[in-house]
Amino acid sequence: MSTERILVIGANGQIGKVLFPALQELWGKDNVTAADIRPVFDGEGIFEVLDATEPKAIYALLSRHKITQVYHLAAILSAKAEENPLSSWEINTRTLLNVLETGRECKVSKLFIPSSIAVFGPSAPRTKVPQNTFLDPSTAYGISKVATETWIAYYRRKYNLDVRSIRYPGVLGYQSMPGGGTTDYAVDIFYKAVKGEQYTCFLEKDTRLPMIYMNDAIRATLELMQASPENLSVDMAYNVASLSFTPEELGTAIRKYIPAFQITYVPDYRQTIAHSWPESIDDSVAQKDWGWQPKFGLDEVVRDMLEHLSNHS
Ligand code: AKB
Repeated sequence: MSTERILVIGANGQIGKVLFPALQELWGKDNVTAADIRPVFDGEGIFEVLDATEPKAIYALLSRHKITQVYHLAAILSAKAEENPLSSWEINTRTLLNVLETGRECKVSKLFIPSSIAVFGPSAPRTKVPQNTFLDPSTAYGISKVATETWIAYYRRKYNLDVRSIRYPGVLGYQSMPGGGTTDYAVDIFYKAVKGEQYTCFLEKDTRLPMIYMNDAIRATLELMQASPENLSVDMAYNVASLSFTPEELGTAIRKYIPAFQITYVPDYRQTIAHSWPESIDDSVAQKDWGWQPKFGLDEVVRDMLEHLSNHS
């Protein structure tokens, strides 16, 4: 039996809500603590209110629960960050440094801190963007994620702290709602489709973005965290590829099951964010280092989303 004790910071968020029960399954309910700044928790298990901008509060939690692994998922995402770039930078980087530093002080054995495809900007190739390329994001969120990756590499090299990271594409799933991201349309669209309503998309119909199904995103996270450290050649964050589609292609895939479904396109400021990101990702390094392979293709995603949301709508 393992003695790992896990803390999930941002457990009320889109990924946290799904990762938390997956970690409970892996390590046992008593060994996984959920934490979030929002005091209401609808999961089952140990929950603590945590403001991760307060290092002492993180330190207290790590000590009280004898935490050995931290998943730090709290962040202001791309669209929300553009509304207030400086405060999003402040929150994203302050919580990052607090988690790295308290993790080091409390000698946690492993940390997971996600990055995003938002690290790429105009100088990176638009398709099949490789693991190592220019990182010149044009969004506040992207800038904070390049800083995140750089600090992760710094703590790995200077303090030998085992911090791991993935550049998540847009994540879509039925289990939780996203908030404040540019890729959120890919979840919102299903809620309209199952209600028999039309969807007004805030991106142009031909905006191709890298995406991943929640089930694959969770599996990628757990697989990376369980990989042997000797196999990990990347000190920053791993490129992970899965799907790549446009709003129009997603609409067509939904129409296979709901033929009357209609989308109209009214692009807003999020179009500029999406346009600064690549269309697809080369994840050959993740494949080689820890055997990453996605399982869900577009049709399987659409079927699974509609099946779950129709049953609950
Ligand atoms: C966002 O749209 O901000 C996120 C991301 C791609 O990091 N989903």
